[in-house]
Formats: sequence, structure tokens, C-alpha cells
Amino acid sequence: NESAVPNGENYAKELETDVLIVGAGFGGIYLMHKLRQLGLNCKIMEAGTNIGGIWHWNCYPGARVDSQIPVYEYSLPEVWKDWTWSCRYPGTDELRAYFEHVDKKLDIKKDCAFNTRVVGAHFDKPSGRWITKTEDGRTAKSKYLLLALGFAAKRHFPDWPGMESFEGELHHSSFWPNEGVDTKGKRVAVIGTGSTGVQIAQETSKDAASVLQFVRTPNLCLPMQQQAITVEEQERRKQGEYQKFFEYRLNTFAGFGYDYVEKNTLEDSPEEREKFYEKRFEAGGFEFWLANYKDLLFDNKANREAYNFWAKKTRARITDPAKREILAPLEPPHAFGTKRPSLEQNYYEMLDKPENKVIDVSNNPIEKIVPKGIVTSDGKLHECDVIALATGFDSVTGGMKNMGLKDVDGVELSEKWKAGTFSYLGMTLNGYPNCFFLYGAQGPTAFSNGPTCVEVQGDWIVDAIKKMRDEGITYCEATHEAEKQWREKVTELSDKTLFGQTKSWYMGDNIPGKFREQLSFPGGFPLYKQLTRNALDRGFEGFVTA
Ligand code: N01
Repeated sequence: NESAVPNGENYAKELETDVLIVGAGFGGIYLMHKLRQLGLNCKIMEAGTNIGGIWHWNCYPGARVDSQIPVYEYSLPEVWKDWTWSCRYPGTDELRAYFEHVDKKLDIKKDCAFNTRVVGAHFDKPSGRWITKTEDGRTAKSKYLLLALGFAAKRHFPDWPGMESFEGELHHSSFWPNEGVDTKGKRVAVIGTGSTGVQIAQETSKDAASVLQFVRTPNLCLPMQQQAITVEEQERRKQGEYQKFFEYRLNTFAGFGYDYVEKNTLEDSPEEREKFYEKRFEAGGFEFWLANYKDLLFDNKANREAYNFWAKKTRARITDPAKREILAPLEPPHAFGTKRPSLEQNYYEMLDKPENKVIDVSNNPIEKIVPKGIVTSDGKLHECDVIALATGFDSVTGGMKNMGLKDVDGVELSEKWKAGTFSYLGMTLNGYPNCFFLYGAQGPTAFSNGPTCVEVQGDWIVDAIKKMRDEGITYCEATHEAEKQWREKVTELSDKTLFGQTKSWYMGDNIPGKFREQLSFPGGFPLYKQLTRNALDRGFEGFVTA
């Protein structure tokens, strides 16, 4: 992915700009586009060599988005009007082409400094400017600092000894070589069963000698129902339907093209329920998760019904009894939907093949990597030629904690968030005046479609900056009291759901030693929009301004 423009003046040793944005993914691009319309001078610093965010990095085998288009794109007519997709769930190459199209339309790259990793930032009170430092010793001064890092900006590498001794190829999914890895005829070990691990296992099985899927927790995958879509169909939908669709997604719980139904699970008879589940399941995508009965994520009994249906469907696809018990046990490994389900195409049939192995590491953890493969705690060596670490990320908070951000008193954000995350509205921080972030901590992040989330939060940030400018406000900082109340709100909403029962990255469980808490706002977009809008409409409620 090397088609970035060369870094020109944006790469200057000392840069001055109204707005400095960190990250050139969906969020950063949206912010730049909207803030330019206010007449502000904006620059983006991006660690990668091109725009695209996660899709700049994600090129592991089989990488494709699992949100159906057009939900996974900007609602900006100037972008969607003359863009068409080839299928419901596009892969990396197509998503990268989409970002090139976005650049053509919005002219983003000319104001980006690529290859630029931010390693520190603090607010200089006397000058009222953010001073941001890069890894290679450059500095930027800006009135506003906007962080658009995405929720997966910090990779998670388990600390197994011996990784460097491995004789084959070992790569983390988000740092996969762009030129690819030859897996033909090889034994490919895939560690992890998140969205990434499922896709890598599925794709590499096409030509690998065998796939070894290491499973600590089975993924309760849903059928993707991938389909080609024609240009004519998209052109037809663009005549009126797209606009309505983009408005609709803003008012759903998760920002998708569908929503929970206004009914509880047990209100339907078993026959009606079966029919309902069947329809949602066969529709594919996340419908069985996000367009299910409204109590799915709130009530254990309701959830168990959904799980039983899922297990029945999935078990029927696996003939090997031992594999069936690991991948789709009769007893749920966790409540359905409290960990992110992946979308699969032929994952179960593929793993069911005799040459492929499913290795349960829930009670028999991986202990070390040795030259020939992976050793589990029972002493067994699992020989392989390629290891894919699909072990995920220090999600939601990891990126922001890892960039040397300091508050007005010089305290690092990693220190502030050590024993719990505090933000106000999931977009601002006490001690960080004129700094806003999106698609991160305590926003709708993990429970939302990315493009919807960045547009909702991006619009709020742009409106906040506009309001500051219109009212002559040069200093705007969330109070700690407001942060405390926001944290309470997030916790209170989460406590009503089943999320807390499950160990997942949603709750910070995937990183050893990470504070356990709800990391995202689990109240859905309608409530989120209302609460955040209130704060602006009531004259920066919860902020100190000057
Ligand atoms: O990461 P994950 P991901 N020993 O954290 C396992 C988005 N995304 O990169 O579940 C053994 O979900 C870990 O096990 P467990 C999407 O939002 C989207 O797959 O913790 N296993 C888990 O199975 C997604 O949710 C798309 O028990 C270990 C896996 O590694 C998010 O990104 C595509 C282990 C990590 O799964 C992250 O997905 C890809 C250990 N020591 C990603 N440590 C699309 O839209 C970790 N694991 C398609």
C-alpha cells in the first residue's frame, strides 16, 4: 500500500496549523474534510504510509470487512455518488481503492504527513497551543489536537518465549507483509479466533497443507452470505434510498442498516421464535446479533434461546465430534453476542476437514514457540511452517495510552487511566483542553459501525469547535466531575446488559493486567446523540471554558 503522496511541507521540522489530527483512517479523514469547510487549516499525522487506517495495515489473508455495504462507507454524497462496490462485504484491495477514491474527491493526502508517529503531546498554557512531537524529532503547534487513532491502534503480542527462534514465518495479523506470505502446501498455525483469526484460517485453508486453529474461546460465527452486487442495483438504490439509509443508520442502536425488534424473546411461541431466528440467521451478516429480539443482550434466558439456535445450526455443519465440542459446544462458552461474532463463509466445513486441526488451548495454554512450532502446556509440540498471530489489540484505550499524551499538569494519560478510564462524552478529557478524540474510550466504539460512529462523533466535534469559534472561546476543558458522571453512566448502562459476564476485549480482559471495565458506551446511538447534544445545547455543560 505504497501510493501515498511524498511528504512535502507537512513533513517540516516545525509545523503550525489550526488543527492537528492524528490518524488518517475513516475518523481523521472525516474530521479534516468537515473542519476545512469551517475554513480551518488542518494537517494529519499518520504512522502508516497511506490513508485508510486499519485498512492501510490490514492485509492478512482473507481480510474483508464484515459490515455490509453501504453501511460501511461515508454518508457524504460527494463520495458515494460515483463509487460502486463489487460485493456486499469487500476485501482489503477494494477498501484501499475506496480510500483512493475518497482522496480524489476530498483531496486529503496533500495535508497528510505519512510515516509520522506521534510520541508525545502536551498543552502549552501560555501560548494556548498543543505541542506535538514525532518519533523522528519534529514538532507541531496547533490550536486543537484531534485524536482519530481507531480502536485497534496497539497490537497485542502475547509474551511467549521463543518467538524469534521460530524457523518459519511468524506475523501479527495487522503487520502482515504487503507482498503476502506463501502458504501453499504449508502447515499454517492460526492463533486466535476473533474476526481476524477466522478469516485467516478460512483463506489460507484454500491452499495450505493443513490449518491448525488454536482456540481459547470459540467464536460464535454467523454466516456472511457474501454476494456480488451489480452496478445497476447500486445506481438504483442511490436514487433516494441511500440518503434515507444513511439517516436511518444514525438512529439504530449500533449504527447499522437494521435494529433490534420491539419484542422480547419469550413473547413469541417456540415456533414463531424458530421462524424469526431462521430468517435473521439466513439473512446473514449481523442480523442475528443486531436485529434480534430486544432482550438478547439483557436477559440470560432470552440469550440462551438464541445460543441454542446458533449451536443447532452450527453443530450440524461439523461431523468430527471432538471438533464440534470445541467449536460449538452444547453449553455456551459465553452469552451470544457479548463477544464479537465473526462472519464466516465456510469456516466450519473447512475446519472439519481431516487434514485441519482444532486445538483447544482453554485449559492447555500455549507455553512457548520453538524453532519447529508451538508448544502447549501438556508438552506437545504442534509443528508448523507459518504462524499467524491473530491475537488482537490492546483495544479501545491502548493507542491513546501509548503516545505520550500529557495533561496540563504533566501527568501521562497512561497514568490517569491506570485504574479506570475517565472521559467526558467519550470524546474529551479533563486536563486536555481543546483536545477531542473519536472512536475510542467510552464512545459507542465497540458496539458500533465505524463509519457511523466517526460521523456522529465527528459532527459533534466540528460543532463544538464551531461553537467555540462563534462564541470567542479559546479554552474548553471537561471537568473531572463530568468525567466521573460519564463513567457512572457507562457503567450503569453496562450493568444492565450481559457484557460484564463475559471475558472479552470489550471489557479489557484480553490484555493481562488491564483494568477490567466497560470500555465503550453501551447505550446505542439514539441515547448517545441525545446526551452529547445536550452538553452542547446547554452551553458546554460539563466543561470549563474561557
Ligand atoms: O482480535 P480479537 P481480532 N492464547 O481480540 C486469542 C475488528 N475486526 O483481531 O477470545 C491463545 O477479537 C483470543 O482468545 P480469547 C472486530 O471488531 C473487524 O480478531 O481472548 N489465544 C481471541 O480469540 C474485532 O472484534 C474485522 O480467549 C489468544 C483472539 O486471540 C476486532 O477487530 C476483521 C491469546 C483475538 O481476537 C479485533 O479482532 C478483523 C493467547 N495468549 C477485525 N491471546 C472485519 O470487519 C489472545 N488470544 C472483518
